[in-house]
Amino acid sequence: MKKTLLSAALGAAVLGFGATASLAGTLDDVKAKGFVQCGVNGSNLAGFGAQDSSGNWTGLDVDLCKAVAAAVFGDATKVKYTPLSAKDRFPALQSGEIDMLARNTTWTASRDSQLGFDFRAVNYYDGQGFMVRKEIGVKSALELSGAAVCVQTGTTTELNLADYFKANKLEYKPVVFEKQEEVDAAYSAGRCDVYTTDQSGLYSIRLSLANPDDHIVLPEIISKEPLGPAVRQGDSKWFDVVSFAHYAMVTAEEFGVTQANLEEMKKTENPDIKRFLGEEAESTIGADLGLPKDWAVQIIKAVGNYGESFERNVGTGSPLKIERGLNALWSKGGLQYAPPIR
Ligand SMILES: N[C@@H](CCC(=O)N[C@@H](CS)C(=O)NCC(=O)O)C(=O)O
Repeated sequence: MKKTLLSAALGAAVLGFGATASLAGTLDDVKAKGFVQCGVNGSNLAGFGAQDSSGNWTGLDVDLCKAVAAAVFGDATKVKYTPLSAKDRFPALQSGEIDMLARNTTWTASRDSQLGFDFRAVNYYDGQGFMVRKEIGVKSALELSGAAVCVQTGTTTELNLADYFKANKLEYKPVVFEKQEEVDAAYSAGRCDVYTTDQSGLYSIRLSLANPDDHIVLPEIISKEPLGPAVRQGDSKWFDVVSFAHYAMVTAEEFGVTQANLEEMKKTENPDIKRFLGEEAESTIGADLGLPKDWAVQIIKAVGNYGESFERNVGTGSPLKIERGLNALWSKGGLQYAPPIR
């Protein structure tokens, strides 16, 4: 049982690593082929990775794919998207089918080590939560003893669920599916009392249900889910580009640089901001990263600063209306913090 849960938490099959050895140098590969192959959510997770009716990809994770393409090519459209399920995402990265994974994926020690990936930037600090039908009258997860709980395999969710119920000495019946669509259908059909996944996912899934107002997300957060992009380990140049694409968005917010004031800010006398925007003649930050001098400007032009991307995709400007919470800047009581770009 324990073993099953562990492999589920790791996300299924671990491939041989021979395949990845020849793949060092993703930045050069990406430049040569002319686009970034980005692994994103395969279940239209609104706010994070979803396709609109015209086929355009949007979301906080999608913005990271676009930011990387903007940094490398000065063109955020140079991305090809690979929609991935929980189970398929890790083999897709290991095998080289994708260059980066930006898909509500939790950074854990076992994924970082055993699966052979590198994580550093966290583009959404999350935690696992529970959703129930309002009519069952439950206000706290601690009232869920004996409940049937719908959960998706290949996620961190399954092991957290087992740990939480065990630690609180509560009984539960896991109703387990491989595909999110199956979990959604089972929950909608009343085959389980509770839906558990990342709280961000619950907000998004709730909106896709027939009557969103009939469901509530309970207050408890039972785990830490730092969600961020992953790349294959041992490829530091590419790892730096992907990580600093996120950090450039955060830095822009720290400096108050927005899509609207970007051109104005380029004329600033502030040396730190000037350097960041590639306006200081001697600075080699872009070149050192293997990128053009105006890489950060291109990112801001394409997707805005982190706060703009957050509000547009999951915050006030979106149907999800998620508060900044842990994802506020460190200077505003949150955890989003960028190392100095200098
Ligand atoms: N953050 C957790 C959960 C991520 C996850 O896969 N969540 C589900 C439910 S929101 C999902 O996105 N499913 C979409 C799919 O598999 O297509 C993890 O990394 O394991």
